[in-house]
Amino acid sequence: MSERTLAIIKPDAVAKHVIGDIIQRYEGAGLNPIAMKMVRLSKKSAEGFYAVHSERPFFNDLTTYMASGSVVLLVLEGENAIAKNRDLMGATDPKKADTGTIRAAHGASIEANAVHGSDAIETANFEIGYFFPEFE
Ligand code: IDP
Ligand code: MG
Repeated sequence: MSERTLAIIKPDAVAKHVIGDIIQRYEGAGLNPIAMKMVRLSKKSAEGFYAVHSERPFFNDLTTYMASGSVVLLVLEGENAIAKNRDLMGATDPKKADTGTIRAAHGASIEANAVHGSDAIETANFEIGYFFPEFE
């Protein structure tokens, strides 16, 4: 089934100049960018995006990090886009991510792990609408 998912190229990956490599991986896997923008998130915007994690001990560090530099926001479309992107990303902790995944290649730490990807249809809908309200 064709789906849409929200991807973020996080500040660590932007700073490492691997935006192009990551987009090439999306396109190579059949995850077609249908919307894209580069922005610097405010702390408030990062907090709203990660609201589901607001009770986690790492929430303040995570949202500070997400607002620490530019990010690239993308809507990706393709067959099974949500699961396919999660496979392409690899595990949250880059040390545990399978070889060949984006996080294994580019993630620096469990926090600065190169990319975000929606984890379910409901979260994809929320996340796409959060950054691309014209897609709702
Ligand atoms: P995911 O990005 O693989 O879906 P989540 O559990 O949804 O992982 O966590 C969201 C983000 O919060 C992660 O991508 C990572 O940047 C950060 N994070 C997750 N767990 C930790 C942790 O234990 N310490 C610090 N940051 C974390
Ligand atoms: Mg998640």
